[in-house]
Amino acid sequence: MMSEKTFYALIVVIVIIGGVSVGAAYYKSVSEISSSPHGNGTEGGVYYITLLETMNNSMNNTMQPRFFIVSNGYLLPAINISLPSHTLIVLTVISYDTPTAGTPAMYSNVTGTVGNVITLINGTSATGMMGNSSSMQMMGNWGANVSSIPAGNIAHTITVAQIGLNIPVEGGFTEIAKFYANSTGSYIWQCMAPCGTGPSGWGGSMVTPGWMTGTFYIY
Ligand SMILES: [Cu+2]
Repeated sequence: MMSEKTFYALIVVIVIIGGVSVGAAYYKSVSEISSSPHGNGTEGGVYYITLLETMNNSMNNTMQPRFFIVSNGYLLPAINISLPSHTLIVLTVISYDTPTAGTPAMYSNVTGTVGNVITLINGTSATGMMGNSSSMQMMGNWGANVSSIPAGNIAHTITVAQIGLNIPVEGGFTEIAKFYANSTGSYIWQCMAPCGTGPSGWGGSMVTPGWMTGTFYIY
């Protein structure tokens, strides 16, 4: 016959094992969401990822801009952007926003991408059928490779100073940036357009991970 003491000890052990298992399962699901977004990934040796940016997201009774990772039908906070090293990364950035005043001119130039250009697609007049021709004029009218965005048109930037990457984001446009990230590790990404709160515009979203800053985790 099991003593009362042994019985309770057994119950405690079972509860602890159960708790750890539930905890591990929870940790796994959370870490999968934050570090390995579904819906993005490598196809044919190319890694595809899409970010979306919207202007009016509620933070402490203020409305502020925010970047999300588009993932399997969800918008996940862009806290931790995981990217493979030594792989061509095709980053699509969709911005529903307007220019941010006071963006320093030095962030106009595209750097760190293949050819130091991005493909810029006008969100309001984009069409594959323009002009008097019935043929598709994709690259002529639909999107163009540009090496800079005028500072006055920049809504935000995706800047990773440590790897020399600067992608100025034009409000209301879609952009496609291709680049390689060959040094593994964690690097801060930061918007350099002062789009946050406070007199300098450097509060709120600008200093909050998953809004206008976060981490590039290169593995
Ligand atoms: Cu910004």
